[in-house]
Amino acid sequence: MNTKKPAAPKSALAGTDTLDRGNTNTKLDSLEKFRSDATEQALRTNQGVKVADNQNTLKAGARGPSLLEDFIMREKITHFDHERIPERIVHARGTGAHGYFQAYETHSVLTKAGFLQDPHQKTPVFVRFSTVQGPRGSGDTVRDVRGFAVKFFTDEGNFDLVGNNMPVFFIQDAIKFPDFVHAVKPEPHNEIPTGGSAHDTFWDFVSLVPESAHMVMWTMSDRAIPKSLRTMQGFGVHTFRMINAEGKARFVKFHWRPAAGTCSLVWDEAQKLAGKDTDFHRRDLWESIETGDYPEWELGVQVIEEENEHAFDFDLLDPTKIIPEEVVPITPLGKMVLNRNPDNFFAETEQVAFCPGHIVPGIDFSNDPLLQGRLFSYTDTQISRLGGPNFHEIPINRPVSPFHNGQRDAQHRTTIDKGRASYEPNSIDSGWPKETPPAAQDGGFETYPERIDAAKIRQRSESFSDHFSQARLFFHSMSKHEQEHIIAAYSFELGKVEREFIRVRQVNEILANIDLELAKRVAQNLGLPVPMAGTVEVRKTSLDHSPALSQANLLSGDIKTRKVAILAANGVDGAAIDALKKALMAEGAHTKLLGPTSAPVTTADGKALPVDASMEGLPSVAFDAVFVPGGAASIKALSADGVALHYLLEAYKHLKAIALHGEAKQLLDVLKLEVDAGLIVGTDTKLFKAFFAAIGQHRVWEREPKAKAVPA
Ligand code: HDD
Repeated sequence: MNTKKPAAPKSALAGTDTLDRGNTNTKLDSLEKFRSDATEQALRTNQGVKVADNQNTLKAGARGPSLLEDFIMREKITHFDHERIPERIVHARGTGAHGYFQAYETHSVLTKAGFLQDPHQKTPVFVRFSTVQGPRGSGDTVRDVRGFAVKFFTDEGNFDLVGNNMPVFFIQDAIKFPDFVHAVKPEPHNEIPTGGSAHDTFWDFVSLVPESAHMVMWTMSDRAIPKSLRTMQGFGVHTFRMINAEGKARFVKFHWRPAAGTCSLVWDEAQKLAGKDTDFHRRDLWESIETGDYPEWELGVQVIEEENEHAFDFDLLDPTKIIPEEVVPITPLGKMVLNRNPDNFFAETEQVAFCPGHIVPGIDFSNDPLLQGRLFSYTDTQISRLGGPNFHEIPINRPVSPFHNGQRDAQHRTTIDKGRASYEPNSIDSGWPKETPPAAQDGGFETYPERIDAAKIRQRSESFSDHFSQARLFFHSMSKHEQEHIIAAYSFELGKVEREFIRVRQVNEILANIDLELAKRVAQNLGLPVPMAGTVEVRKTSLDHSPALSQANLLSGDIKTRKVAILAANGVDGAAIDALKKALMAEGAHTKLLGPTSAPVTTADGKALPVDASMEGLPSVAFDAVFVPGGAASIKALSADGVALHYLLEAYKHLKAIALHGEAKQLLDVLKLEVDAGLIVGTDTKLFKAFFAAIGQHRVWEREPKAKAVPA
């Protein structure tokens, strides 16, 4: 997190977070009337008739045929038959939460947007995180981009920041989006693979479209397998504009930075989780909010004065480029806290409808051709997904500001407009509703009057033609272990590509132009001839290294919300468990006690300890670290328990911190492991310090080469 953020006014940020369950703005009450609570209510039909028997269809006699007359059964089955709507064409798998946004201070110099003026105001938000490729039921931990869509319910209308957890995109022009999506989606003949890009059509497309090189590098990096939704950065991707009350416009890029730091799973762990807990990310988000560990992000912008539009070695309008943070630092604007889970997945998370075109006065678009196309697509897609043009009336989509206009009628209209005139101008309804001139505050929306003087052409600007410099910048900015992961990911994915000419093209025409060493390593893993140097001339860039891109530099510095498994069998040292729990709780971390079965374990001094789950029930992939307390009998039992031994080997292999207390040290010999910076042994609570420090490092990266030899 940026430590230089302005001190927040005490009255705004102190206080109520842990008690406040989300209704941070009384305006949200206007949505609350749509929530339905059936407590102490009679079961009724949709027409309000009380139901006497919900168990039996109306029949001609107890053993006779069912009667068509049974309006209760028919209403119920008819509704059921239509209980699915088309899933999103992309980003179908997702999960959502409510919360609020609060500015740190007034940002009137930058923008007149109301929600960025008052540090005392909390603006309600609804956020939906998603994967892109897989269908609604696909796994959470697949290698993919994550959607990061935020709906701000501002007093001036809804503002949707529909971004991703990566700051660039695969293509530069929206007209290529259907081609890209058709290529990445499961293959048309057998609908394989579900939730992954490791297949021919994806690599065929990206190897033919060099503008994808930078984004593909991000998706082959650890960013594509986030540890949790709470530990992802978010990006608006495109360049937008902010406009202040004087009409002064500046270009901005939006960034979300998680308070919990940015970190990822390791690949083997991500794959196993996809089977062991398909809902890993949505469960983590849900549980964090339920336990009061409210996920938090800082919203910031990179600000570029209009006169500097052409000051960069890339085009600001090109969505395949970042502005390195070292070149333009992020100005923090405020924080977002997610503090309430939805009551109903379908009504809220499934029906929420985002659109990059939902903006408010003080924010405007740039001419990024990808953004421009998105402005059309989202509303269009909601019409078929949500059944008509009135999707804005669904409670989760309704603005908290009033809306009045001549757009009445159409399917599922719920507002009952009283006026006689659904046109403007009118004199019948005294001219209402009327336009509001674009005054400084609270005025009508006015598009920034950018001057355009151009020919109508289908052409890509020459300034969009450098496809490799920033892919190279990304690769060179990674730590050693992150680079190794990228090489492994390209090798894994291309290894699944059946057509050799696609593998060769990706290596020779894309990777060799990014970094020859990268290309050679991947070629070697694929058994391809050693690639020659790339043919595209290397461009000079102002920066060859951006530390802000490496997750090695983005940890939170604490162990809050980290999850530690405690492995125990009968005869365990109960005092060691108590001491660890107390110490971890003080750090804001969590523990689960796991036994050989779900039955309680008995401590060395004879107490029965209930366990949270069996070791099989909560596998090591669900935790950040493992603690094995001493106790001679417990360690003897665990040493002969294949599940327990596998648990530790797997945690070791996934580079997690492991602490072996007292007699547990014997497990080193059983498992043939050696102590390292994250495999710690000790007889008293002093070992906690080193253990917690290792958890704070997220993973024990220096163990990685050694861990490769360990079976798990
Ligand atoms: Fe998109 C959904 C993000 C390019 C067309 N997109 C969708 C969602 C996210 C993004 C987060 C899910 C929203 C939700 O949770 O409901 N999309 C992006 C980003 C892009 C991008 C960051 C590039 C910078 N998208 C993009 C293009 C097009 C679309 C170029 C079409 C021209 N996207 C859609 C869509 C979706 C969508 C088809 C599917 C479901 C939906 O909109 O509501 O309209």
